[in-house]
Amino acid sequence: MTTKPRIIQVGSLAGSPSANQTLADRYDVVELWKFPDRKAALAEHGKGITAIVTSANFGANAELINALPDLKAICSWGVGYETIDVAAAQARGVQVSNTPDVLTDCVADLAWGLLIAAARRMGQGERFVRSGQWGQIHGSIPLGMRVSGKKLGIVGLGRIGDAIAKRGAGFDMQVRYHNRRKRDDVAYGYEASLVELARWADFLIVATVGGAGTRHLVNQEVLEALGPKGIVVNIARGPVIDETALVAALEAGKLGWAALDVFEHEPKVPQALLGSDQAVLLPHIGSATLETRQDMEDLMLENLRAFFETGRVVTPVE
Ligand code: 8YV
Repeated sequence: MTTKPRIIQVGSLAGSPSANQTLADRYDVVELWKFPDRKAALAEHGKGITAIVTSANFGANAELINALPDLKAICSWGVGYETIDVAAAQARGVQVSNTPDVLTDCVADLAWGLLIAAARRMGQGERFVRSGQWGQIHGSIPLGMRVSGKKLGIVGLGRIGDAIAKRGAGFDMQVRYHNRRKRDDVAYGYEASLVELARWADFLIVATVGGAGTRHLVNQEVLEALGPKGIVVNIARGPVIDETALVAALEAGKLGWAALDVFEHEPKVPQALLGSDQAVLLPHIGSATLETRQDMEDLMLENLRAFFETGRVVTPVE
């Protein structure tokens, strides 16, 4: 009888087609989220564990990493890894992998869906029809805003930002971006100042990484520079936008609309946004298609398999 390798799974990957089941079939899984006392569970089951499976939702902090003396790999389901303490992992020689590329198109598609939904009042229109108001009263919802031909600013021109920018060509848009550094391999205009990018743009799509380095990057000044007709879209991480400043700018008429897939304190959404027709709100579904979630699952499992068979994960984080 061959014994299955033991792993720790930090949280349930219920948003993946079959990850929980496949992990349980292939590995001897310590399901950490089921233990009421995490510290005690790690003390009891941690020895001999060489791999952790997690996601950005659950992360892997230094306390977890350092509670596992034999840890060698952390395999995350998803591209973002700001909740994994990569420095603590690397200090211990622990490899960290994520699932890049496979979700790029779906997240970029959703960014455009959000932008069009806000500009064309799609949520408001849907609520109007569903509530039976159409045909029962005169008038309609307020006029929307043309999308094609406008100026698009992208915050963070990485893989996903790039895919969003490419789609801009199909809408005859001028595209500029803000990054820490100008990229030499693209023709889009670069704005070293995010405030200047927002001032220039009709629409601002946030596609940067999360974490301490980008927290509240999109602040009051940026939102007000985007202005009363501007639309901000966020498919990145909630904390990149100062949510309090966002609500204040919307309420004061200093920002036009917000179309958000991510929030500062998920799954909590500010009451002011819930009641606002100037907001389009989605429950963090950028990657949530069957095809993409399957691809993420396969890549996470491939990293784990490769680690156990070769000692190396296949898509390590940079
Ligand atoms: C997932 C994501 O929903 O990949 C990411 O970084 O935000 C999404 O694809 C997330 O990883 C779940 O925690």
